[in-house]
Amino acid sequence: MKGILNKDINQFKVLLQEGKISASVIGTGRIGLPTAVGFANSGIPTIGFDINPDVVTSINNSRCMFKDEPFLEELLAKVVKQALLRATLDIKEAVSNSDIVVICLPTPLDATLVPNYRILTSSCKEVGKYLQDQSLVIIESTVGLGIVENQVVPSLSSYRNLKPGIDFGVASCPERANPSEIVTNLHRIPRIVGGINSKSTEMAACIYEHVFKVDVITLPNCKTANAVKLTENVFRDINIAFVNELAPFFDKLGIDIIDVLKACATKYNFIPHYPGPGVGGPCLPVNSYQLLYSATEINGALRLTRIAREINDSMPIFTVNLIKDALNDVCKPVRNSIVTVLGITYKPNVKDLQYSPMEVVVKKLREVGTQVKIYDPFYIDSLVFSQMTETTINNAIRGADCLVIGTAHREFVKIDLANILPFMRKPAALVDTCNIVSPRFATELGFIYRGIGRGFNNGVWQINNFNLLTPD
Ligand code: SAJ
Repeated sequence: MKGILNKDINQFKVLLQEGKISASVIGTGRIGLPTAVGFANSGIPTIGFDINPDVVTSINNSRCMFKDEPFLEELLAKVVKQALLRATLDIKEAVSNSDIVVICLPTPLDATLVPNYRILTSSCKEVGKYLQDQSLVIIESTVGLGIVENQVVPSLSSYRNLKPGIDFGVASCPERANPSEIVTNLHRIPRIVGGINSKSTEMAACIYEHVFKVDVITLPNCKTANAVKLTENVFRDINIAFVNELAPFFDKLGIDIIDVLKACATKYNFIPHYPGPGVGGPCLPVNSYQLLYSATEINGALRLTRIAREINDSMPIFTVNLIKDALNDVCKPVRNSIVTVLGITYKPNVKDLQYSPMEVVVKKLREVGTQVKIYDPFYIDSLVFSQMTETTINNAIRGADCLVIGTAHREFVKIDLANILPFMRKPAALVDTCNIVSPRFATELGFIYRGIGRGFNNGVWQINNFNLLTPD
């Protein structure tokens, strides 16, 4: 009998071991591709579906789009060569041949910060057309609470009026990997699983134990599984907001927040978070708004989450004010000054600009007439934020009035300030938004220095209400 939902779990485990279970992954992006590779590498013949022809072609040619993900390209080449993984633009070909369908699609926000699940629900309507009887659908995309039950499952059922839990199973298994170390995370971090019924949960748990050899924590249902993912990320967003709020306060008091955090970290139950130019990326800001929106849907309000978002979203403007303050100190007007930004991605060593705080910083500087130059090792000579980035760090620094460290890429951690200063227009300013430079060393070299919370700036302390995600 086709399908897996009707199988006894022990029988299913044997079929998995024997490579007699097939899978498809819908969306082969930064999470979907490592997931598809992991499934294939465990012996499950897997088809990856994507709407982007370049993605499909690169996978079938064993070329990985994510050069910043260690081990991924080698593993991809291995499973493609073994004919265990192939990619297709045809969702029917992918789904109709699969016992397991894993959904790894983006769940962005729209321009008004409202979570947008249209990609997910429209794709699930398509998946529902071709679902094999008794197959299992696993949702790895991160969604608000109740979205799987109230939007995704109906989308899967709609076209053929399928009966969830009977004709097909559904489980949530939100991804928990850190970009730039996804392959190792997938094989190390326990997975969270919760299904629409106990069989879906049990089967999904069995799959992830088999594929990634990790512990699996089973939850009573989909919304609880998603609540785990949102809670762990919003926890991080709130804690970052806390240190972002402390930073200008400590600055005014001449206290270096890094000294404070290092000492705090000696306490067994203190988890250090660090101030920065804002909280970007496709996870934290989005997950907080997903949680906020889930609360408003039942007329609730999560005040702390909301205030944390406001603080974190105000940091790019705080950073622009720091830059203005530093230029002021070197008696240079922001208009026509040259500000060089080193690093623009949302976090170090990852080629990803989603919700990057530096996008707001660059745009706001240009709005006041500053000439901005950008250098980022992941975006050399590229059109980014409506301007061409520099080809070399020297070209970027030459003639600059102010140097901004926007992202702590490994290339910048040991930046040679003594060698940089002669290339800049004197007196030169340095704004380190990542707190990777010693304030004392920079000052002794002759820079006018600003950091975030380093106790070296008594000019700027206003947390404006500003949404990073809606820059204009
Ligand atoms: N950030 C700070 N201060 C901090 C930490 C981060 O300002 O102390 C900023 C970063 O610069 C970035 C943003 O927050 O702009 C997000 O940083 P992140 O390290 O949380 O990066 P993400 O968004 O890639 O987080 C992912 C998350 N993983 C998933 O959602 C599956 C998150 O839960 C993980 O904690 C993180 O990876 C990780 O470090 O593993």
